[in-house]
Amino acid sequence: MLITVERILTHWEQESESTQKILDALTDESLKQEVSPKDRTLGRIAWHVVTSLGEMIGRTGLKFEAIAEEAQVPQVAREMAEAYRTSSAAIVAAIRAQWTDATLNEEVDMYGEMWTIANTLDIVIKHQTHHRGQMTVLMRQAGLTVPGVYGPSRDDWATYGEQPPEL
Ligand code: NI
Repeated sequence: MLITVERILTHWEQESESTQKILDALTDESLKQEVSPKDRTLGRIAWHVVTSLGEMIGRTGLKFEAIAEEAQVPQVAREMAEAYRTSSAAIVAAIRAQWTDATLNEEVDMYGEMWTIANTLDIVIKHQTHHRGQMTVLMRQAGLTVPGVYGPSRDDWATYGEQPPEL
């Protein structure tokens, strides 16, 4: 299938909306939630998702205002959610201004391998999806309301006025 900037942006917008829903549901208290002392806390993963936009998409040469990878992890959930919202909007605007469909076939050095820009965007989206999955489990452990992503969460069933499927 022909990959175009419009298709990439549609995909990005769908996926970033899902990520935004997750980040918007975090509370300051929940940021400390961990699955084990050896693993990243919910806040640390959330901030990694935010900073990975600049770290990964920045490698394509796209110029946009991003949060530095080494930026300190905020203690306030809203700051993370707003940083993601701003970065994602900056990415969409920068792609519209700086890329054409031909740009998507250009290859860039990603961690020592040459990837097309289209593939890089796809990997960024998969990376985000991977961490969203981790976050929803930590959110459940922290007692938060979990938004549905590709399908309804347990909490969504209640808002439909229905029982969730049997365990
Ligand atoms: Ni990661």
